[in-house]
Amino acid sequence: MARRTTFDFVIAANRLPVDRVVGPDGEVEWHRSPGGLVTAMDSVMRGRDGAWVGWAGDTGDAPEPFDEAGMWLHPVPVSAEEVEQYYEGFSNDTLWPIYHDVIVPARFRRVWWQAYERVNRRFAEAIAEVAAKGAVVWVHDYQLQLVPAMVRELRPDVRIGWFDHIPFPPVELFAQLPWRQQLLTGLLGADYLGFQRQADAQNFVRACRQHLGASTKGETVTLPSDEGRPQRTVRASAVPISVDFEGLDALARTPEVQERAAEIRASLGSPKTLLLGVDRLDYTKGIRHRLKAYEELLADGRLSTPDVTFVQVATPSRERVEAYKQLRTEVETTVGRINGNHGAIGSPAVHYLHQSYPREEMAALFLAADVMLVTPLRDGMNLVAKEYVTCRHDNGGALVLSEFTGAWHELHQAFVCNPHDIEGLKQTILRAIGTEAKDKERLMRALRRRVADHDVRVWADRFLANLEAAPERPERRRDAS
Ligand code: GDG
Repeated sequence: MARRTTFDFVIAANRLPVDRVVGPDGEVEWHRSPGGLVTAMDSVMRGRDGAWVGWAGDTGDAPEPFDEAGMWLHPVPVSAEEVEQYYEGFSNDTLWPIYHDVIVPARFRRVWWQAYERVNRRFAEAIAEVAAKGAVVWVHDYQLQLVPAMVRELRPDVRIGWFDHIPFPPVELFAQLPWRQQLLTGLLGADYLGFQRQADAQNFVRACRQHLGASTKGETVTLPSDEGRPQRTVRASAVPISVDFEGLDALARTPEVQERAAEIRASLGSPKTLLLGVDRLDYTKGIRHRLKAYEELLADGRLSTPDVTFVQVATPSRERVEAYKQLRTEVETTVGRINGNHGAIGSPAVHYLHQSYPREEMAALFLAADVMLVTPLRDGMNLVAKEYVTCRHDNGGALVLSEFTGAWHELHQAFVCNPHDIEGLKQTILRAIGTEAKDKERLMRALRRRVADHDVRVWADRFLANLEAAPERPERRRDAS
């Protein structure tokens, strides 16, 4: 039977949930990407008639739409120039810094904005093509902020939700964007907007009041009637994302992962304390601050090798963007200095791994680590913190967590830190190491309970329930009658 070409449930994200793999004989295969979003959407897609619209990751012509893992995948073409301008440029060199407290300066280029508009329109057209009448459309993240209004224009019959995976900036920072009104108007095309924290939703509401003159009340923004369009209200609220607790917990309990965790500790020389960091190599993650605190603790003699060692996995990321190149140089110079000054033959102070690993290896690392260092300067949520907790079925380990992550708003039993305060960060690391095992177990048990009760399925269900509860749009009613 031929596959239907329209769907009742449509997801749109910058990337499709698969990676293209070319086999030894040149045949193309698609492998599911390991990310949390894919797992979350799996459970949402189950029993639904679902399609996913996104970029396949290669430039030039997009592959024909295809069926994979129970979903209809609809690739959107993005040219090499658009990757530079829409993705690396506007998304990651303009929006990303503004939305993360301008840790590095944002760069504004009008051609980048034009590419962003163009690619967003292409996504909206693809969605309009695959969405069935009255479909639910769930748009993801900062790369696609114009899509809600563009889809609404093309398809007033569908219900549109958007989820912001990263922070939404305070209005004073958002105001720097020359295209601030267009971005807000783009988002307000949605029926419901979900954010990681209440503060993010409030920042958005405030921006609408200040830059669009919209009237706002609590979580809602009301737009006046305009050019024949009736007045309407859009809700913006917090629905914090989470992890697949059940799946990851089960993985961490497998004998293979447990053996591998023991093997990792042994191959590191069985240190008394193993510190771990796992991040995309991104300036938002506070890797430099973490290294500085560790270096000072070694220099002060409060920590020493081989009793203590630190494994930092820094997954390659956005390597063509200048700020990321600079960060890599700084991190690698610092690691070299720390090892030069504090390492010994067979026992380096830092094991720095600029690589990415399979899920099983990540779970084993989490299980092996005594202290997990999550020290971002700003992070929408930080799933690594929740993954660490999920893997600790032994109630072992300790989580050091920055107050500038979304995760901190849920994980109050972590050892909280302000990564800008190096002295405070050092004290927190020492406290996490030194706290008695039974006290750490109590904290870990509470952290695990929180993540188990608020897993990724709860997140998706809450988002969709809020979208479902959005007021019926007058034009949709008209259309349906
Ligand atoms: C954005 C927001 C928000 C990393 N290295 C490897 C690997 N990872 C996985 C982690 C985790 C994911 O990548 C990273 O998620 P984070 O949440 O930590 O950070 P971002 O990439 O910045 O994600 C963030 C998130 O969106 C979701 O809304 O929490 O705030 O910035 O799952 O485990 N996975 C594997 N190998 C690696 O080497 N398999």
